Amino acid sequence: MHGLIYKSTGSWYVVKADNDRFFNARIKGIFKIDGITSTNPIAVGDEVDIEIESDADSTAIIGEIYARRNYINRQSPKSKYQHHIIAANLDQSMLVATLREPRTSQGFIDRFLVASEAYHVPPMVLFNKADLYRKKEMEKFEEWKNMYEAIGYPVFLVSVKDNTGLQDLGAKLAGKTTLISGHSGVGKSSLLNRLLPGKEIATQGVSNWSGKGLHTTTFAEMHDLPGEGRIIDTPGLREFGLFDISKQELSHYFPEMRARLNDCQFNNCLHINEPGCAIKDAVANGEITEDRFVSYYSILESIEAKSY
Ligand SMILES: Nc1nc2c(ncn2[C@@H]2O[C@H](COP(=O)(O)OP(=O)(O)OP(=O)(O)O)[C@@H](O)[C@H]2O)c(=O)[nH]1
Ligand SMILES: [Mg+2]
Ligand SMILES: [Zn+2]
Repeated sequence: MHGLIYKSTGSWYVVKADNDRFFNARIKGIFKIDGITSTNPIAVGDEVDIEIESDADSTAIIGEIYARRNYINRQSPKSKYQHHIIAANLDQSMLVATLREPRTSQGFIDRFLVASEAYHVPPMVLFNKADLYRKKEMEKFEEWKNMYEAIGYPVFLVSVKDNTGLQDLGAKLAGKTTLISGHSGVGKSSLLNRLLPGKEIATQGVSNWSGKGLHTTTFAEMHDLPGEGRIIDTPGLREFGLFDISKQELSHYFPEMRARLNDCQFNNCLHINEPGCAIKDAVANGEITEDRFVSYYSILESIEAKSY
């Protein structure tokens, strides 16, 4: 029977079969997929064929995995030669960021956006915990909102705690499969509890917030939205290590750079100090923000470091 992976712990999986029943499933024998470097051969969102093992116990064996439409990948925190598929077959991704408790850096946001671009998953950025923002944080938010919207990324400001700003979001999520990502403690699971009436996903206790980013969610899990659509909660990330992106292709994943690449004098321009560089010109005249260029340069350097 055909099914969809809703949860993966690495050793067993929750599959929703086409008959709408959930099964606890395992992989039998050696499963070859996607080369050998992935730390997780099957990810949330994967389409699979299952063989029912026990109807009474709702257990099954995964027999086959279908080709992925897309996926989001990150470098394994344990080894830069390994990657970890966060989720597969996505319509869009949403980075949950916060300007306080904890503070998300622009570098982290931009790495997530680059990964989404590289894997052809349209991203958006949602700033949560608006209730904690003072003047300083609101100014930063406005600055980032203007910057990201000008590039074409939707930006939201919400307070899950106060239930504000969430109306617009519903329309954006309806009928789509959306990956939710971000640092630990930004409120990903809290947001899902707001969007999923009747669900009680575990979240960090309010009084326990230590600023240390203790992970509450430990495995990626997909949930059905009321109406059409699905949403994937994931464990918080400390950093977003990009995998498999070359120096040469990096600027293609910055939409504001992509639009200008043909205007560089050299077609292998890395936009550092080459003559006739349209990207440097656009930074100089303010069409590309310095902060985005700094992110570009910092990612470029991290790719360089990897190839030693
Ligand atoms: N002040 C404030 N606190 C919030 C808001 N949303 C969530 N929180 C709190 O932030 C803490 C972390 O929330 P979680 O939903 O567990 O965060 P998470 O992103 O799922 O964290 P991980 O599962 O560890 O990745 C909890 O104590 C929430 O109550 C908000 O809008 N405002
Ligand atoms: Mg969580
Ligand atoms: Zn250039």
